[in-house]
This record gives sequence, structure tokens and C-alpha cells, in this order.
Amino acid sequence: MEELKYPIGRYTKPTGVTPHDIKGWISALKALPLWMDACIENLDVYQLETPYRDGGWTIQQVVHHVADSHMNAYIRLKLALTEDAPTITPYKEELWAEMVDTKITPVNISVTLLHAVHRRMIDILEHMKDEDWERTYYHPQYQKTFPVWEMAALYAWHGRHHTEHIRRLRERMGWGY
Ligand code: NI
Repeated sequence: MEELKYPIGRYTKPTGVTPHDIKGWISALKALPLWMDACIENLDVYQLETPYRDGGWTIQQVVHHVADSHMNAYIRLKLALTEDAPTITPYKEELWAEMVDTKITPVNISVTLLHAVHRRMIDILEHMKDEDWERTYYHPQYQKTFPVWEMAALYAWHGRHHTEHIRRLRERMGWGY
């Protein structure tokens, strides 16, 4: 169960941040929309409606969830860079994943969204001053302050976490590309 739910392990907060770490997180954020392209390649409706594990989201829901989540991340990044330690608005991801668009919108629309939102996020991350990485936002649900560098680490993990759900399901089912 743990293995199916957390194929690359749970997110762990990095103990510190180096320019090398930042490069790695940016590379992962750059790669994510391309990984997602590969994840959905040649899947039919039946396959898209298959849960990645018993009781888990379907592939369709996972793809739309990543777009929902990373759109929120982009907004949080911009808030952190333009306001003084803003309090962000959490969202109920379980309910978002049950909304009508998640059911009827083709997944490639959300992959296109991911390409667009990651491009804009990366254009910002690659042009920040050193001190911008220490700017923060406050997450009221976790009651925790996140620096921008930790946000990059978190969403780099998050993208890979979900693409691995899909990749491993395809592997188990023998669904070729
Ligand atoms: Ni998620």
C-alpha cells in the first residue's frame, strides 16, 4: 500500500538548500510536462478511468489534479514574490478531483495547462535574485511558513510522485507506449 501510494517515498523537507539543489528542482519542474505527455500517450477511455491503486484516483483524476495543484503553486509563488509573507488560500484537492471538469475535460487539456504554467513558473524561477529564494508564504492549514526554495523542492517531488503513479500502473498492466 505504502509502495503504491508513495512510489518515490513521502516528501521530506530538504535540510538545506544549495545552488545544485535549485538546479535539480528546476530541471524536474521543466521535465514534468514532458513526463506527463509520455504518461498519457495512447491511453484509451477505459485506461484513463482505471485507478492507479485500489481506492485511489483514476489516471484522469491524477492528471487533472497535478494541473490543479501546480496552478495553485504558480499563484503562491507570485504571491510570495510580491507580498510580505502572504497567507495563501488552501484548496480541497479531494473535492476538486470530483468536480465535473475533472470527469469530462480531456486530460490533454490539463497537460497543455501544465506546459503553460510550468513555463511561466520556470521563467520566474530562473530569473530570481538569490534573496528571492528566501521569500515565504504562510500555509494556514499546515500552520507552516514555506520559503520559495522549499516550494520548488515540494512541487518537483509532487510532479514525479504522480507521474510515477501512472507510469507504474502502466507497467503493472502491461500497457505499452
Ligand atoms: Ni498530489
